[in-house]
Amino acid sequence: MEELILELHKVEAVKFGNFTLKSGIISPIYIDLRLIVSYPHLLKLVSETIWNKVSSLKFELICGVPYTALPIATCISLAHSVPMVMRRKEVKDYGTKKSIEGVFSPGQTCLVIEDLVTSGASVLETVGPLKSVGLNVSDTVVLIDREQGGSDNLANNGIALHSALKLTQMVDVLVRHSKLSAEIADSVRKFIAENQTKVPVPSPSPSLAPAPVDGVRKRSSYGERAALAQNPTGRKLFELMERKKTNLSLAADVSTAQQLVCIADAVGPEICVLKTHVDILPDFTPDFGAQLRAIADKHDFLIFEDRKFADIGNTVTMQYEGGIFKIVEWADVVNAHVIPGPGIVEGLKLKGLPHGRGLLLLAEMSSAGTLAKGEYTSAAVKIASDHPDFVIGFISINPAAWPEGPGNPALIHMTPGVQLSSGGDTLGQQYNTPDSVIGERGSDVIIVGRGIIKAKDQVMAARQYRIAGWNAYEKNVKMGGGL
Ligand code: 5BU
Repeated sequence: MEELILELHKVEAVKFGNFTLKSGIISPIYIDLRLIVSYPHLLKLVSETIWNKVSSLKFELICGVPYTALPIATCISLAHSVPMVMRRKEVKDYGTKKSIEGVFSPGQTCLVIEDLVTSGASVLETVGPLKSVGLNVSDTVVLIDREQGGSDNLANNGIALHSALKLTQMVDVLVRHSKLSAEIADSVRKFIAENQTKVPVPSPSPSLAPAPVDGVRKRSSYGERAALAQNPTGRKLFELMERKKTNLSLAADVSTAQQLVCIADAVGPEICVLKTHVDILPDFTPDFGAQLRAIADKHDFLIFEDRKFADIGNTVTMQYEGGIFKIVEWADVVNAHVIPGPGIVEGLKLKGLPHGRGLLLLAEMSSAGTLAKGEYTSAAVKIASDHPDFVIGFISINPAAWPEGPGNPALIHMTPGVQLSSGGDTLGQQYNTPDSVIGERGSDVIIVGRGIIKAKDQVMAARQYRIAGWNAYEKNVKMGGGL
């Protein structure tokens, strides 16, 4: 072990000084294990050291956390004949491209391999998708534990951490070999003590609970989830999805209010939610809301005005109930960015809750290069959990890949960017298929716009999407192949 520590120091995989971390915190130590690919003997040594830590554990597959641990997992796979699976990290993993590549069957046990653990969040980002395809994950092994809370965070999420080296142990060895002064060693120990991390524990979720019989996770039905929803609109949505057997939302991006009313009436029987952009309608009149409401009641669907509020609490109260659109009077659901912080939810709640309305938070977006990811998405999840009476769910793209997974089953995930074949438009839209959105990505509702609007026969197209979305859901619920 001493040899390995000295070697890592020699190649500057471990450096001391003042380093600004991604979080903005200044660290006296920097560890970069990406460069070990340039030293085959070191890559081999690291891989064997990791393997020795877990060779007595029982697992059938290994998965390296992308990217640094991929070559390490490959070395272990080759040396010990353990099959590997790979998790896709790219944002553009749409369409038929699966989030987990390789051959596996639900119920198999997979060991997650990582180079370094700080909070454990990146390990959990890989654990989520592995679990969502039915694999069992209970252990992870890392070369270095920075001792900043990763072990506890992972344990709280049901994952046991095995580490070959602890950061303080490395520091001790380097001091003993005169590679490091006692003073710097002290500053590293102080840094570790003062920079402990905490990642959220997922709320208990029937959709993530192990199924009693075959060990494969089973997804709860929309009907079961209706009983958990605290907001009346959220509950109504789950109920009507179950009743009408549809998880299709139409993004009714047409040119006029008149066309919108027509298509809502024609496609109404196929959908659970009609999504509008009322500010694109040149012929909007004050009775538009009442007209649309009558059609929604006739066909038993909800109206979702995709307004994407993004201002401070006080301003959004006025935007929600005022102006010419008076959205709160006719839209069951609206959505909001979380960029302003929780005040936006408090403002909208003030006006929406007395009408029994619900709010979706934009946790992710479908467009290429979206900034709504990682910590931003986690912040949306946190804000939602603080307002269970008003927030009914999220606009999500791949909740199965979130550290906490799709999380609280009382909340719904609605996903735009859906067409029958994957691809995109020329302005950054990215499409996934209904099967991928519902089956692999852990979402609940497909939002389809041009896939239906531009079809020759819009009703037939809507039916096709409805069947595709519902089949993907049923396969998931019955076979437990999903979450
Ligand atoms: P499309 O024609 O299926 O690409 O339409 C998608 C609709 O969903 C459209 O109304 C967008 O404004 C909306 N949308 C989206 O595409 N991506 C997002 O992240 C969000 C909304 Br939020």
